[in-house]
Order: sequence, then C-alpha cells, then structure tokens
Amino acid sequence: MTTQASAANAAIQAMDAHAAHNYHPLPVVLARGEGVWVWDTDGRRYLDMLAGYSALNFGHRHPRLIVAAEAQLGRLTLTSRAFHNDLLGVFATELADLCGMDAILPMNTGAEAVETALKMARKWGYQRKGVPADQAEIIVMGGNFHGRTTTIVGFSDDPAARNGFGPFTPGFVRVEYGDAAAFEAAITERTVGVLLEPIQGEAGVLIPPAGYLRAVRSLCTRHNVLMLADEIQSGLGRTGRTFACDHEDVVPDAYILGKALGGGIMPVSAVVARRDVMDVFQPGEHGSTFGGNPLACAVGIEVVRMLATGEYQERARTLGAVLADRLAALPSDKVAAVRVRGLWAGIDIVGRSGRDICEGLMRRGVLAKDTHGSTIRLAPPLVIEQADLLWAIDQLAAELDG
Ligand code: IF1
Repeated sequence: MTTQASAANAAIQAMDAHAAHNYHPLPVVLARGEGVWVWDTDGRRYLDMLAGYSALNFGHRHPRLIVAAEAQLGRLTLTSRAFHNDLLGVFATELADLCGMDAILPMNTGAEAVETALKMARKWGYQRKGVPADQAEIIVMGGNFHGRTTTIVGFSDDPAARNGFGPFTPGFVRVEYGDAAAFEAAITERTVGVLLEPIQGEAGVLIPPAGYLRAVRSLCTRHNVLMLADEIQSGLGRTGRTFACDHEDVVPDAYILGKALGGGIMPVSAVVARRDVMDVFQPGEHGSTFGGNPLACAVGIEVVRMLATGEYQERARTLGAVLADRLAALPSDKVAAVRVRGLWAGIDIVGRSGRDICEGLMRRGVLAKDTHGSTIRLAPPLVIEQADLLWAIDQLAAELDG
C-alpha cells in the first residue's frame, strides 16, 4: 500500500473511531482545493460539482477572498460584540445595500440566521402586529430544509431530520410548497411570518410554479405577515440573479443568508431586513460570540463586492443555459426529470440510486451529491469554465450509459 493510500485509510479510520457517524461521505479523502478542482490524498483530481452545497460559489480559495482573509488575520480576528470593531459597519452597510434593505444582524451558520429570523418575526408579531403573547404562528413549507436545530427540525417533514429529537417547538404550521391557496388558507390573525426557500434545495432543487413567490409576497402584504426568504443556498448568484426572489422581482421582508457569504472560508450568515422589522431587537436580546467578527466581516465585505458587479450572476445565467440544454439531452429512459435554475440542477435518475450514480461519478473524477433516493444535484462553483462544465456533464452521460 502506498503512503498516500495509507494516509487516506488512516484519515477514514480516525474519523470512524473518533468522529460522530452523522454522515455517510463518499469514500474520498480531500486534501487540497483550487477553483473548481479538489485533490485527494493520493493526488487524484476531482471536479467539485457540489461546491459545499453552494458555500463555494466562488470556488476553492478564490484569490481575492484568501487575500482579504490573510490580511485580516494579521490585524484582528475576534472582539466579541461587547466592543465595536472597525469592519462591522462597513460589512453591514454594503450587505444591506446589496439587499436593498436597511440593516443586518450578523451570525455564523445558516441555522443560526434562520433561528434569528424566527425570533425576529415572533417579536415583531407581538410588538407591531398585536398578536397575543406566546401565540405567534409561522407558516413553513412541506419539503423544507432550514438547518438542524431542534426548533427547525421540529417543523421538518423529513423523518430522518426530526425523528428522535422531540419534543419540538410549537407555533409552526406546514403547508404544501408551491400552493398559494394553501398558504392563504393557513393564515390566521396570529400568523406573524412565512419561512420559505424560493427554490427548495434539499428537496431536490424544486422550483415553485411561476408566480408563486409573487402570490406569497402579495398575500403577506395583504395579511401583514413577514415574508422570510431563506436564500442560504439559493442566493448570492447561484440561480443567475443575486437572489432567487429576483427572478420574480419579489422583495421579501427579510433575506436569510449564509453559505457563500463566508466565501467558502468560514461560517458567515446574516438576516437582512428593513429597520422597522430589525428594530424589534434591543441590546442584550439576541447575539452570538462570533457573530460579526472582524475576520468574518473582512471575508463578507469581499464577497459583497464580488457580487456587486453582477459578473457571477451573469456567469450562472449563461453557463446555466448550457447546463440546462445538455441535461435536457440526457436519455429519457435514464433521467425522469431535470430542474435547472442558473448553475443549480436537480436530476431525477431512473433505475439507480443517486448514491450509486455519485460513486460512479467519483470514479470518473466528478464529485456530486445525491438527495432523497434517486435525485442528484449539481451546483458547481460559479467560476467554472464552460469546457469543464461540459466535461462534467459528459461524465454523467457516460455514467448513466454505463
Ligand atoms: C447538513 C442539506 C443542503 C440550507 C438552507 C439553511 C441551512 C441549509 C436552504 C442551514 C444548509 C446544508 C446543511 C448540511 C447539508 C446541506 C444541505 F442537505 F442538509 F439540506 F444544502 F441542501 N437553509 N444546508 O440548505 O445552514 O446551519 O448548515 O449553515 O446539515 O447536512 P447551516
């Protein structure tokens, strides 16, 4: 056995022995990444078509982001919010401007930002809408994925995500995703918000019917309900626009952001909203040790500036059209359905499990992830070259034909 192969085996054995078994990773041990490429401990190269579930929209170790992070490492990394730091104001101003909103509340992981938005909606309901104390209701969607806290999994309809973790937080009503009438029927005087992914990622890149987001927006306005858009996976260029809501010219009452906001370097998340909503939070009522830390702000500022030009959104649009065309040409006896928005695709496979396809793709030098049985999702870094995208799809076609 070569030393590299033993390095891979040693890594997997150590993980098996001393890490929780809360994942079932593909049998590949990655050691280096650059752009759209990653290398395993044996030096084999793979094209990363998952991009950290859209946390790596700018690819592995984008030079602009590494330079920003390294410079900040030499200055100041963490202060806690007990004191000001010189970057949070810049990050807040530029991120709020990118969103067309007034204010941000910075956190770290996506789930923390989702929890922040839920607390914000409840408090807004009590203080601004007059909902009786502890009676706020938030409408969520079937097929949702918003993170792994007990409150969030409590309103999931995925048994694997929720079974065994009860009791759960009350105050959530689940309706069918994509059905505006079902959403309206669930609204009561106690409804303070609706939490939804503009495109459902984990559910398999499910794109709602045209007009659905506009209908939800209109109903939220009419019934004085906050529209909380979870753009943690769909946002920041992935779908060909800055936000997936942009495809329907919908502006939510709050954007919930994460993943790519950290540039693929570190966890950075935020809730972004108008001042009249955000101001339900008073000093001492919410926060986090690392939220808004200078290193996170330095990376986040660079991410916002990279998105401000529109070049990554344009790449996702133009290359997404190529992706859609090539996936549409896959044989219908092997692929039941394809859903594409920008550089984000869900592909329903016939006859083989998504995991089996992904293991075959791995052997062909492409890394992707299955979801729910026989669907695989493709979400390459937005920096991918057309030739590499076409090569990846050729590997999928060959694997399906194999
Ligand atoms: C895992 C899924 C994707 C998210 C949306 C909030 C969060 C996520 C729309 C929470 C996170 C990650 C979590 C990770 C795998 C991945 C995932 F398969 F779990 F569902 F992307 F689809 N909203 N999604 O997609 O953000 O707290 O993780 O920073 O838990 O296995 P987080």
